[in-house]
Amino acid sequence: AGGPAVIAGWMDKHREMYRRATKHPFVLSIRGGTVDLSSFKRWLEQDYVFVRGFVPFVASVLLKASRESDDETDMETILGGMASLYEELSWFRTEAFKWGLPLVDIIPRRANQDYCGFLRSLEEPEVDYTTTMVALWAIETVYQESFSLCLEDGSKTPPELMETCQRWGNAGFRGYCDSLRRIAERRLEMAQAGIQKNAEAAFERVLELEVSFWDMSSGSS
Ligand code: HMH
Repeated sequence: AGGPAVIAGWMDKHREMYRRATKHPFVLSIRGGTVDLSSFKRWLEQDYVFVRGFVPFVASVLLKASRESDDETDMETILGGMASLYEELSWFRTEAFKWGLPLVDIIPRRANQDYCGFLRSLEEPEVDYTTTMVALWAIETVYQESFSLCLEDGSKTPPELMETCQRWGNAGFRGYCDSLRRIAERRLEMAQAGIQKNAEAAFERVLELEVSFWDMSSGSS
């Protein structure tokens, strides 16, 4: 089932939602230099909690890759991503300290709870590797696209936010996202229609959850 370029087809079909996730007013306010710093701090605290929930999800994808993948190099790609997350957690603590935020007892807001709940649902053994790989690719790619916008020529990103934007906007992270996309695409092209449908639903859900996460950070929810 499924012709080539499954993901390209989805990107076209869901381009409006994709645009809302990757060109959110919060991100555009960073890029334009008008970002409200209390929103940025809220985003930083909430994203730290998100990443702590994201690590077990990535571990579950690694576990599925080790059991279900047809290509043994998938494991190294995912493991590399996990290694970066180890470093990322300490980056969050250092960054938060700079902003005077203790990062203890942070209460996850509604959109964050929903997102972490969705990740936990994907950790179930019944959810197939292909669907989780698509979700992993989409989650990482929304951040990569969003923050790379803030690094483009002509952007007015405040200097104190540059490190954050570089974390997800850099070429190495872009390469990681490209690798995830190649794995997801390969799996989708060999998948049955039912699995493709599940994976597409996961892609759409990630986009919705990302929009809500940005909305939450901006303070509009
Ligand atoms: C909400 N989505 C959210 N936070 C992150 N750190 C990532 C994606 C990583 O790409």
